[in-house]
Amino acid sequence: MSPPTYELLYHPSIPGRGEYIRLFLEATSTPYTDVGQSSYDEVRSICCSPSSLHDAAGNPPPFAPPALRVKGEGKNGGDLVISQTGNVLMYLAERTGELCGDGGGQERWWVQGLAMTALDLSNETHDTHHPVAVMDYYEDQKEESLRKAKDFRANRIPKFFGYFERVLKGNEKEGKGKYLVGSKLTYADTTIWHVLDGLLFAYPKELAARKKDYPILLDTFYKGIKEEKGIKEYLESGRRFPFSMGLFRKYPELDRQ
Ligand SMILES: N[C@@H](CCC(=O)N[C@@H](CS)C(=O)NCC(=O)O)C(=O)O
Repeated sequence: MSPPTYELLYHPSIPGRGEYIRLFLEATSTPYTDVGQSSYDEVRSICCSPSSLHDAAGNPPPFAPPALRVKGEGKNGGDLVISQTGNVLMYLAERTGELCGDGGGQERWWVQGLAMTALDLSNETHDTHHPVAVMDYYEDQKEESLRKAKDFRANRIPKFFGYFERVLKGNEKEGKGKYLVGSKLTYADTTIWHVLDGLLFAYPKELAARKKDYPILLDTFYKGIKEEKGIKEYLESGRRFPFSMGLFRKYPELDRQ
């Protein structure tokens, strides 16, 4: 049986939430098409239209990108379309049997819980530059952003980083500080790694000041993931989109002063 054709449905030219899914596919050398790069109208009509309905295969319309389309895996031989980043990651792990620890055992639930916690931090980072209204400009909510970012830096970053540092420490015997669960890469690792990378872009001064407090997370772990098979090649390929105006944005006034 030939492997399924995976199509990522996401906005073009930004890492965004699509990157969590790209990292899974890249780390496992799974072939995929990034539909938004060549056919963004298609992504918009499926994932962004306020009037989209169930499709011919019975897939409900995604609320927002990212989504994953899998050729021929839907109802009655149609395509399957699934949405929500954490859900797509869990599907890929189940389908490929990769990046989910011991596969069918308990570890997959730990992996999913940790990945969802990393996605919570990703959402909270987004909210620092859009604390009031998602559709308004940052400039129109700057005062609230400054207040939100102050709390994010003082309380939320330490709480999340402290948590992931503890998990890495607790798994040190097997994971050697390189993996959150077990002794090999999972999508919990790739997901929190991308959040760290985004925070290093958006809050460089805050992260520099905190580096010594989280030596496993910000040193051993962060550096180690970059060397993983698939990830290393992807980072060196030039195909990864740089951070710009997506989830992780560089507004120096929100960073530590
Ligand atoms: N919880 C969802 C959030 C999806 C989401 O917010 N997508 C963004 C792009 S990264 C979007 O286009 N949102 C439009 C909206 O929320 O109206 C997920 O993780 O997939």
